[in-house]
Amino acid sequence: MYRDSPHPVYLEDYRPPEFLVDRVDLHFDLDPEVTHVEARLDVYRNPAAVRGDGCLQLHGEKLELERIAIDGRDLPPAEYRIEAELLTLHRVPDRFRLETRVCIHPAQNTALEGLYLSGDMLCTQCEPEGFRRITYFLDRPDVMARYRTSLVADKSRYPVLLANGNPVEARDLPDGRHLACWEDPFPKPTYLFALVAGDLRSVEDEYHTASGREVELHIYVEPENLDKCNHAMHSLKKAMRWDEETYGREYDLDVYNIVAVSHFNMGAMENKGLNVFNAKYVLARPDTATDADFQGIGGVIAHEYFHNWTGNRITCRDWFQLSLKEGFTVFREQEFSADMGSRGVKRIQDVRVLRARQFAEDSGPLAHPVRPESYIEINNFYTATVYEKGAELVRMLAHLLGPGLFRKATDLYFERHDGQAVTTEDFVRCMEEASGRDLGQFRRWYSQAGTPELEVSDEHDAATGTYSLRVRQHTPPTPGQPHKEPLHIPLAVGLLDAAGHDQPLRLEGEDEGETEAPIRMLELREDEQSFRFLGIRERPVPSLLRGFSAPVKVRYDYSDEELMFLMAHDSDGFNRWDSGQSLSTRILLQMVAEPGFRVPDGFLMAFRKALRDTGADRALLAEILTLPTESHLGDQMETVDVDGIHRAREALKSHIAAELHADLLAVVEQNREAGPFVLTPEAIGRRSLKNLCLDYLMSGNDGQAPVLCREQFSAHNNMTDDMAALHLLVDDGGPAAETAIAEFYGQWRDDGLVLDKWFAVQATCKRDDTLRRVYGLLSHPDYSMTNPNRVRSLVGAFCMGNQHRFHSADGAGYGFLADRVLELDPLNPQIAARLLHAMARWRRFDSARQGLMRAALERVLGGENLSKDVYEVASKSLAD
Ligand code: 7ML
Ligand code: ZN
Repeated sequence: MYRDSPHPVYLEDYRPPEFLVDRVDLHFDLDPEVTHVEARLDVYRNPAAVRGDGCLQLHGEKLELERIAIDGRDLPPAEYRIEAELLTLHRVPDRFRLETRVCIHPAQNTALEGLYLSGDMLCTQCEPEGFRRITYFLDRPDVMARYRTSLVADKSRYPVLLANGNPVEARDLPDGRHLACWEDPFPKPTYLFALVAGDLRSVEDEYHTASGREVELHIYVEPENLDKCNHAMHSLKKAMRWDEETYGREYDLDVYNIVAVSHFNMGAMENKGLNVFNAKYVLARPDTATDADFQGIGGVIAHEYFHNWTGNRITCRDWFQLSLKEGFTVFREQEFSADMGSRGVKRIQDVRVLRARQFAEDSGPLAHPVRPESYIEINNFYTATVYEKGAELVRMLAHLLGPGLFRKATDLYFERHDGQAVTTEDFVRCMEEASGRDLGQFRRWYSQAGTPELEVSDEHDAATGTYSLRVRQHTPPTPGQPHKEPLHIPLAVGLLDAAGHDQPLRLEGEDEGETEAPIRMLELREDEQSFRFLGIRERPVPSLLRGFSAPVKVRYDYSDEELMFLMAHDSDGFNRWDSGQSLSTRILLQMVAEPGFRVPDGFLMAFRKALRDTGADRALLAEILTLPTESHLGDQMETVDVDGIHRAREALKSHIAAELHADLLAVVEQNREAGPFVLTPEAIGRRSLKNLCLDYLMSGNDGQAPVLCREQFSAHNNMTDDMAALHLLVDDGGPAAETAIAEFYGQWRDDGLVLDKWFAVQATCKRDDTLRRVYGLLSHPDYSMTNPNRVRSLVGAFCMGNQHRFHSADGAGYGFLADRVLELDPLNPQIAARLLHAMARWRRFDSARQGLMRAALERVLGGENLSKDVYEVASKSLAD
């Protein structure tokens, strides 16, 4: 338990650093038990800073200081002070060379921040504040320096030695050791530092930049994974080309290295010239990775590559500006992936994630603005709000400016701020200056938390041909922000005539004959605004928020028929999907309220029509025919009815299975895997539609469906189909489930990433003995508390991916989670804190569950020596 709660850090307390560093020489004598780090820093007083007390304070955690010298003179202990996390030097010159030597212990580092051991490999993770676990330094992003790194290690254990930048030297040393030296010419903050040492092999390729430079590309993996790197390499080259074509941005070093590691807290890390990846986002072969895995790899490879400009060349002034690099980079990846595959499907998938994670965060106790004002532990702020909502803000700016001006604005941003550590304000100012638009009100998006709600009503006057849309915006209060200001919101609309065609749109006040585009970007600024369209003879059906033009909730009183009409006719693919989701959500919520509720025939007819539409994009069709998740349904209710939602969703699925049996079966038959595996959008769509239909069939009581599943499972065509079948067999239960689980384990017990799927499929099982099974798996020999992927695949999958079983009425799931968090916190606080998010929104449940979750959270908060990470999540979740 915390006696004195840890202190928050505030944005308003930001001060420029009193000292800067222009060059850093690091020397590592690497060993998993004891590593020595020598640092030589050229430090100087920052002329732009207010002169303070003359002390220099360096960050350092878990470091054993062995030597410290200024300009070659060893300092006696009286000249410095060491506290838990700071080294203070009293009185230093205006410019001097600081030398330190520290000792660290990578093998004991289970938090996976700083230098640690992943399997047999030594690697680092420094973002956001891991560098201070490597050496004493000004560990803040506005201190940018040029680094030279030399690594010494045993050559047989660590034949590969990598660091940031270009390789400049490599030679053998006595006693079986060797040395490698790397030099990074670009100034960078500490968080982009990286090194890797291991017995690795690499897949190599090369890339010619638009201006004719040659870049060597390497993906380093453990030898057994060499045959799983093709997709990552291919994705990397596509991302490099796209950034040249779309933003005019080229790569800038002679080498680009990627390393896949098995123990990693997050997805990946954009360290300059040396990206370190969670193996999950590099390794893929058709028999080991699903289509979703392949797409995830393409996206993460691109994300990390794009950071080279949005993050590395131009970085963040402080961690409150995290969205400057993350929001923009997520947006860049979303657009890249849209250009490479199906734009509509990508948008649907991104919005699904945004609504499920960010809208949830924004309406709970952990809500915060895209640019937060304070934090206790910065690691807790790598959130859906900073990333996904941040990306939506950039997207809105792109909408408001249009493609030409947006490119002009990003050119200005890259040119003006190259080599600097800047703020979201600097970014918006470039948008403003390049376009001449006033973005004063738009800035509120960065500082105001919460999801705006748009209340839309309409009126049609047939006599004058006038159609008016009235839009009221309202943002509910969030913690610390009781009162909200209106925002500047781009709202894309279209109006459909009775035939389902877009009508030309002319707003009141515009001349006739002016461009009458069928889609209009309305700009909301007031609490309430009206827009009058002229020349609208018949009452239209409005298509609102096309393409999800802003991260808001729209309420308009559609009839079921109008939703079906939009589902069938809207020219905007996103809204075709969204109206289908609204309709099925409405039906499901009615079924929750009234278990005997009859599914409207029109709904089934729309489903059937879609299933028979052989010309359709199957991937899009699969999205349209997927029912909203249980947690999405919960989000739409005043109080989440855990059991009612599960019952209703299962009932609707079996109703669909019974009514549309022949059509579902036909789609499964038509889309069977034929010929060799390919990863084209077409083939991916085929598999996803077929597996969705198989899922529906398994919800019916047709004895043939389990046979189809077992056949598919035994065919071993590819991991997408294997996993889909395994999921369905496991949910179905019985001996076939146990056989499949055992067989899958036997086949994949040596492949960690596939084994993660094996754990997750059992943790997300809908049967009522799932928690018992999960407890059993905790003591499985392949379970490991020190591997984040494994923890996520068992504990995370159960607590975040199985609403019905995690929230069982007896509270057993909550007790399970509290125990896991308390046992993990001393080892890896970041992962412990992430897991605890599963109970943050406890107030949304019935009072019995509220009491149980509250008690579990209080038990966590009462834990001994709690980390700041877990303390912050638990205390904020409980705050009123
Ligand atoms: C988002 C990352 C982190 C944390 C990766 C760590 C990163 C910080 C790092 C989208 C795609 C891939 C990874 C991430 C992600 C949470 C999420 N700088 O590059 O943002
Ligand atoms: Zn990122």
